[in-house]
Amino acid sequence: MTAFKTLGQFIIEKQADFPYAKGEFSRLLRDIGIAAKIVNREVNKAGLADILGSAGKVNIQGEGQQKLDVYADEQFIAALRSGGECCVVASEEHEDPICIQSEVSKNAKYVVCIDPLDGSSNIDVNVSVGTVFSIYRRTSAGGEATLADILQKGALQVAAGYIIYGSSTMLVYTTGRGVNGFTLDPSIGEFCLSHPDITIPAKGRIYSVNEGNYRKFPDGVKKYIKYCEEEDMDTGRPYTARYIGSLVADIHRNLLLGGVFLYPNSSSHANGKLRLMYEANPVAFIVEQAGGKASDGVRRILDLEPTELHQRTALYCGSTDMVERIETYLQG
Ligand code: AHM
Ligand code: MG
Repeated sequence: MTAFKTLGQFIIEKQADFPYAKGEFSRLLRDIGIAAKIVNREVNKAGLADILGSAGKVNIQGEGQQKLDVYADEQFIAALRSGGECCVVASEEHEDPICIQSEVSKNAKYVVCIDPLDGSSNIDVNVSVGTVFSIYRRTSAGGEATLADILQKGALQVAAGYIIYGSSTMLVYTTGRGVNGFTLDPSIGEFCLSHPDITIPAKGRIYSVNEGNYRKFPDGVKKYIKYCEEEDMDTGRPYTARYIGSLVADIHRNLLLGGVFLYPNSSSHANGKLRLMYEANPVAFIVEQAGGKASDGVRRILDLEPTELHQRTALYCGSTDMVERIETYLQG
């Protein structure tokens, strides 16, 4: 029999690194893993089931919401609710935080911020989508959690991860001690360790940006795109342009191959498009833990002080040398 390690085994092994851990955090991760499998089952059936298409609702950012977004949101919240380790959830799909009121959960230690199904406009055309999540320790001592428990800067994350529902389904996460990736083996229904200690190459050759917005970008970004397109033998340019339009998929590819992802602020999106709390922060934590860098062009993403649950930020992240060059261009 081939030796393999499941996510559950890996989590238990890692818990042994913390002799005083009571297993609450491990259970929380396990709950997220279970919900991911349920969502994966539905995403895989999306082309067949009647679940495709708009649910006729509009989420709080004014964007069309599809049925699978709603389904994924319900599954993750249900798993966190029944697991009992999370006192409050902030989700892209809800304007306000969802406090988990049960006697057990309301005193639970952890806060979860989640985009349950990111890039959902891609589902109709069978392109990869993802879940992105971030875990914090609550700041209040107990009782019903508040917004203040959630609005912590990214540097205080206890863990972050994403699930990519792609040609295979993978769960990638960090607890601040490197990044590990697990691939779902559908035949046994388990996430198995397939990508231990992921590190992003320091020098990349892929740039990922929606160039359709080129005219609206800051001059520094325009200059960087021109740099990527120029011919230069020494640096291997022109670089390769790859953009899926599904954050998790774009980040995952660049993490493995080396590259940079850009979602700049622009004349139509003054603060960029992506959300700090459940898109930029978790991705930034993972990319940094893999040895890369994540910035809003001036500041480290993980140092941004959040003021609102759904606030947006520009995001430049990936291979260190590429992010640093963008920062230099943006800062003139
Ligand atoms: P969503 O949260 O509404 O799904 O939007 C987020 C998605 C990201 O996955 C992706 O990086 C970005 O929007 C793409 O935006 P654009 O289509 O403007 O390039
Ligand atoms: Mg999203």
